[in-house]
Amino acid sequence: DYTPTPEDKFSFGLWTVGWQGTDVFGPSSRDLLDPVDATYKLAELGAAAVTFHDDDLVPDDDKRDAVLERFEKALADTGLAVEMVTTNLFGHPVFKEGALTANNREVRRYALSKALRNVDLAASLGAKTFVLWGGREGAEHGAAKDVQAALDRYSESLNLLCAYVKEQGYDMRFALEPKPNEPRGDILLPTIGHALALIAELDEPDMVGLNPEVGHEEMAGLNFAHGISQALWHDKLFHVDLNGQHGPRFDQDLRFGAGNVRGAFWTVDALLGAGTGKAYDGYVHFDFKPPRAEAMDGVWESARGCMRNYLILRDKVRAFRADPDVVAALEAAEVGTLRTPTLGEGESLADLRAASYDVEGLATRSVGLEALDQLAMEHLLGVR
Ligand code: 3MF
Ligand code: MG
Ligand code: MG
Ligand code: MG
Repeated sequence: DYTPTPEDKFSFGLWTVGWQGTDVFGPSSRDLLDPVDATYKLAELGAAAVTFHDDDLVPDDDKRDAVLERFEKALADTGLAVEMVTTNLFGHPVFKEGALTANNREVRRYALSKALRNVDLAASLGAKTFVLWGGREGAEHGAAKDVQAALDRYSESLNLLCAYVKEQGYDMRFALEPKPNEPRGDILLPTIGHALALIAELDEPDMVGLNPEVGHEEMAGLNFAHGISQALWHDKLFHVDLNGQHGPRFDQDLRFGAGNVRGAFWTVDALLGAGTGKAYDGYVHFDFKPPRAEAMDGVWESARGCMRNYLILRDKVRAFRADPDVVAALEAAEVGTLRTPTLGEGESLADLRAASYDVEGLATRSVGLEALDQLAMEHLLGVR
């Protein structure tokens, strides 16, 4: 009946259900939600874990110890884990021109110290993933940012963070979250591909991976399922932010499954390994915003909807992959043949070049892809 259990490993950012609806055109439409109350409620709904930014849980540093004590009691009462922690390097006006890549050096030093402090907090709560979303790392126009220097400074900070984690002996990895724009006009590391390329240049590339978000890639017009499949291929899908988006427009953060529902189907398929590939085995994490129009009942309904939609889509994806008609259609479309190396065992390039190819026949062959996709559509539409 699509009721989530802790085995489903669903996880929510405290900032998601806690979003008060403040936007560019108006103030908050909902009261402040106590993160401890949110934790109990998410557990009741079937989540297995929560995640947070330092500022979500401890906005006021003077109350840090008391807040953490209450929060840890809620974790103990509910059995919820803290699987990921992140630090807010975008909200406070001190980060208005960037954080780890601000032009101002004092700001960069402060940002790094804030990240380090929360790496300690993450370790103390048992979180194994530390996400970094660089929302203010970017610019609105050309001369404002020396992009190459900014990438030097980004890498410098990531290298220092990795060295610190190693030195402390923490069991923790970093996950970069790409986003093309919003709040900055152009954000550095705008897509999965950009972030993967930077990671390869770091001192400890194995300690740094990705936390891709559905809406962020779709804002750039990209295919999220393809993006996470490539991240899996590189062993870099450390974490994920699932939500919904209607094409390239502002960051909508709809509940998972809303917006591009076909994209959501293929996203779940990709997370499950797309039939034969590497699968994602981390927490299924939601980063969405309950629409501003909703009161608290709608907030919980949208959180419940994220998990239900994932479970429904998981069922549909499994049924699709198990359907004998799909197996036959995949075969007809030669999808599995792509796993066979192009050059045969013991064959030389000279053999490959000397072979004769029926170019006309190949050009006019049937590929069967529409038939295959129609089967997927019918599974998704619930008629198979
Ligand atoms: C912004 C985001 C962020 C990140 C978070 C790190 C506020 O579009 O997606 O959420 O996900 O900072 O996890
Ligand atoms: Mg988003
Ligand atoms: Mg986002
Ligand atoms: Mg996110």
